[in-house]
Amino acid sequence: MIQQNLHDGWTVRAVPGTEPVPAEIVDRTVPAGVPGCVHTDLLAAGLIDDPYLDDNEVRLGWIGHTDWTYTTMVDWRPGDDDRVDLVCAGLDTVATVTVNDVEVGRAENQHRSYRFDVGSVLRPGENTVAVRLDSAYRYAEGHRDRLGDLPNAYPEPFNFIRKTACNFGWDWGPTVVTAGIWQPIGLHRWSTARLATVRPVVTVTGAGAGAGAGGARGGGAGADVGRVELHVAVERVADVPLTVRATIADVTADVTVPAGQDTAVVAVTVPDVRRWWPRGYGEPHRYPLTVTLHDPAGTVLDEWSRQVGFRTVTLDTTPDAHGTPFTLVVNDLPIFVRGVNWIPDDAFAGRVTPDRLAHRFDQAIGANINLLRVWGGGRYESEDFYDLADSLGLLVQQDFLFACAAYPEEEPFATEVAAEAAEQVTRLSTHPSLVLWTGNNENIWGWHDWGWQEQLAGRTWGRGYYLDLLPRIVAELDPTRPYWPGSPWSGREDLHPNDPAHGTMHIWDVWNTHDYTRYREYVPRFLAEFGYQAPPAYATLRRALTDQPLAPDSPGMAHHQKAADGDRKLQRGLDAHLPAPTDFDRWHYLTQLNQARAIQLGVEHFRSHRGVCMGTIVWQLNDCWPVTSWSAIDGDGRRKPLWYALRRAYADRLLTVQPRDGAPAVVAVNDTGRPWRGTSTVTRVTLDGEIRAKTTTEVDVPAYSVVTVPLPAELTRPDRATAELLVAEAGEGVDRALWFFAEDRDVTWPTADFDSTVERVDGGVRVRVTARTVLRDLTLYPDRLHPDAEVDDALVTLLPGETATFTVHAPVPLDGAALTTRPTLDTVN
Ligand code: BMA
Repeated sequence: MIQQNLHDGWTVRAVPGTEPVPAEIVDRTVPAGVPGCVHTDLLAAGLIDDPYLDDNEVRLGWIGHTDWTYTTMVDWRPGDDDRVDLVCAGLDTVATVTVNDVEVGRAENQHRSYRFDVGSVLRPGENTVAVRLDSAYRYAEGHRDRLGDLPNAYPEPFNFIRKTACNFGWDWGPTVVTAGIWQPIGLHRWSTARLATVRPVVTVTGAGAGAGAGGARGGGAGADVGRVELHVAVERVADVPLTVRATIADVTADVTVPAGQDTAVVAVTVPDVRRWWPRGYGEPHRYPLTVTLHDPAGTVLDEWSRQVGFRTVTLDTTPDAHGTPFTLVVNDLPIFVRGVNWIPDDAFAGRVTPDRLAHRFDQAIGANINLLRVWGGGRYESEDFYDLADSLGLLVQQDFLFACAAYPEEEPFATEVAAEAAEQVTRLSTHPSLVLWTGNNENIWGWHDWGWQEQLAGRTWGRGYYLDLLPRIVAELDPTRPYWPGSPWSGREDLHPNDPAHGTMHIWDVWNTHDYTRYREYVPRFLAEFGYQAPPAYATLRRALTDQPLAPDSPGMAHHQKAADGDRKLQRGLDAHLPAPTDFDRWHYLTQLNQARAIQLGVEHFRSHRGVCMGTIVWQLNDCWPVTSWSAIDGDGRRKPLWYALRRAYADRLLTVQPRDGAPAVVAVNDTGRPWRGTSTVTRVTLDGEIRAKTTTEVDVPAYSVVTVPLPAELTRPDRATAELLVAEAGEGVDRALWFFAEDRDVTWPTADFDSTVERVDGGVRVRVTARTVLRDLTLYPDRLHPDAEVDDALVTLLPGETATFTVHAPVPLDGAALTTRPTLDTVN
């Protein structure tokens, strides 16, 4: 068996006469990156402007309307192989594949792989391999015209083609309709037989909960027994008996695939396995699993290997006094999900390198996140993605790729969706990090509430996928993993899909129409989306936009704000809470601050109801280009203040002040396996730092639970609401919690006054700020001085006399004076 990548020597050309192609590109043959796409090829050749800068995007729409042909030459030496296949791991999207001008196959689904037998068309010596990619628009619009338009949140035909939906533009994404060979392509020579699919069903029985929680697993008693049941399908050209051999943890099992058959099941039992645990619950142990296929002489014909993990996962949805819970249970332990939604990290998939993913996952972990939801408008991510999640103990929820639209169930879509789902379920089922499949994003909600039913007039819209086809495929191919028909979904068709009392919910009235304090009116069982916008980092804006000066509504800023009425919603949020911005830098600081405040308030409120609510998935972790959006990490990978707020709000041990029965109370949330015992001190203090009242209580929070401590009246009733706050502390290792009795805009703040020192340290500087007055949400923006400079903390509130220390990493020495003045250093006051 020989695999030969064909990643060299490719060129791409616009197919003559398909669309108005700019004159300089019409007859041009351009070097092409494979895997890659035409946008990045044209960019690398200097033929287009960067679509991510200014409003270049609007002048590049023709690319998605054009047909393209990718071509390369392959030097071919015949051997004695029975078969030679051209294997395409992913084509984007409507492809006709030829070898020496002979058509060998077609494709129309970005989310599938293809294998074409090319043995009879290859010639000794040079061969031409070409992939023609028809305009995704033409294909999608053709089906739309044939079937009639269907409801859709955006005016683009993405629901009529199996291709990454957000490629057609989203409320945070550019419209860059790509074409390309987006996954590896190569020749596969083989004889006798090959492994067509290998699908391990991994189970574990034994001690379960508690055995590994907290990372402290005692040996001996209650050993866990792992079992891997391998479902193998072979493709064969010779009718001989074959042997499949599976090996894991020094245990080997064989099975014979008799002549004439092409499937077999072989099971391996592994005694005394160490379980795979999610972050915070134990180590994510994995075991290399190898499957080999042998001919009657014992020769290895094919080999497949993965790292699997032994863990159980169930969804607890047993109705209770509050409705229908939605609790993820891993190894018998209910998990509070501290999640974020994941969108494609770049509109051009080829740029999302393993290093970039590793960095992004580090950032996620740094913010105390334990789950990524791969959202349905994006893509099934790469093996690198799920492998990293496996190795880090990050949980993954995977949506099937349907978002914010009605999807036709007519052909060719029904067949494509079934094939795509079967392939992706088989591929991803090997990953222990994957704990949940979801049918779609917001489509069942859309059908209920967004006026779809009238427009559909009885036509299909995807219900058959979400409630019939996909659950059948998951049950058949991935029987150990839960499936939930939609995000949101309440568990039954007679319930509203976004009912807070049942299943999962999205909260979007906050942001769209209501103030963020409204989060406190909801106690959802599981919150799968909620978000609040802010602009990206200053350095990101300056790289992407030439606006002079930058203003909230300057042309580039306006172009890089895709949300309906986004700027007005940002302003509405500012007006409700913060003093009016006086210039762009203030606007930038205050909108970023408001985003962080909104989400922190939401997360802390929802976590304070741990038990009823068992998870929050913030919309959204990342961006795919420089844009004002709901993300915590911007399109250039820079952390917004929200990231620091998330790190606090998602901490294992959270101390927070929450309104209870009209008065503030202290809530301690313990998301660790150890009890949290300590002393908590709450003071009512003036902005000048004068203590007005103080109380000390012992807190004793059992593992994985929450305790509310009511406060005496002298703490909860300020003498002057606009000049006082509560400070709650619980000792080392727990961030203190603050409670202001008034909105910042109503407070008469003293003008910020402080002493500062700036000291060179290895790789950067240390900035110490000692407050002379209260400093509200002190934030340092070193990226304003150097684009690669990063700071370790943000949004720090100091009372007079207190000191904050910021460590700034920077590749060059930074100007100390600039570091300690506006706009690089800013506070509300
Ligand atoms: C939800 C998501 C996305 C969208 C976000 C912000 O609808 O599922 O489709 O980007 O809200 O509007």
